[in-house]
Amino acid sequence: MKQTAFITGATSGIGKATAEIFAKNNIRLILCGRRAERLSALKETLSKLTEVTTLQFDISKREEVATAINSLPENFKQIDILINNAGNAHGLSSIQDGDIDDWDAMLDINVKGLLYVSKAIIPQMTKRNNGFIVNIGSIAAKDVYPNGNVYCASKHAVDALNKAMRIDLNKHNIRVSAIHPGAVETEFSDVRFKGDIEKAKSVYAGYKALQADDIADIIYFVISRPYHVNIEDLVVYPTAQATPTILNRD
Ligand code: 8X3
Repeated sequence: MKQTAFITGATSGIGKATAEIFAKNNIRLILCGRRAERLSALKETLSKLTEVTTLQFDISKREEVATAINSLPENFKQIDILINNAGNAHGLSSIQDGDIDDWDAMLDINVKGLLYVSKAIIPQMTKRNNGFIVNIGSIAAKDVYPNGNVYCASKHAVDALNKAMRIDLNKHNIRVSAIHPGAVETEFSDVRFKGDIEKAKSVYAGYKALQADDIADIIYFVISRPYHVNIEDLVVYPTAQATPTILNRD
């Protein structure tokens, strides 16, 4: 039977690449993001391959999340796969120099946003005793690096919530997985460095970083295993990266 996936942060990077590989594999798509133009461009392209609907909302706004999910058309109401992908880093400063607005943004999106979306979707999964949740963490969920403080804390929370979901949803036959990427060449660093493109580029200079498609392939692999197989937790580095701070550059 055709499955329906709900992808947050679908307008760029890993979310967009995941939407593309899901569409190629005939998965119906609910694409979520804040940028309406990007959502409609993606819908136009991927509609050639599968049914697509879009939801434009900010996952950090509790009411917007509920309103958006309640507005889904009838044929998109059953969600089989939730990809909790939306997440950002804002700034890279020591704890003593950190900007509280950046901290709020990261905790609001990476932790509270993930919770708001999950809370809105999980009840239909528990009712059906069926569903799959994939949480996109980070190597920052497993490790802490200089100046990463609140971003690392937010991703450690994702790691904890991933484990918590698997425990609490176990009796409902729901699969829960986390994927923790290292350096992926996306808009991630543009956002972290607030549009300082040179600084963002330098993060990926001198080695082959992971690409969004590399992670999307893995997400598709994870969700396409037989139902009794749950890949619990995957940490994915580029070959050139050994830890968040040890990189073999040219
Ligand atoms: C993205 C990877 O190392 O910048 O989450 O935290 S890192």
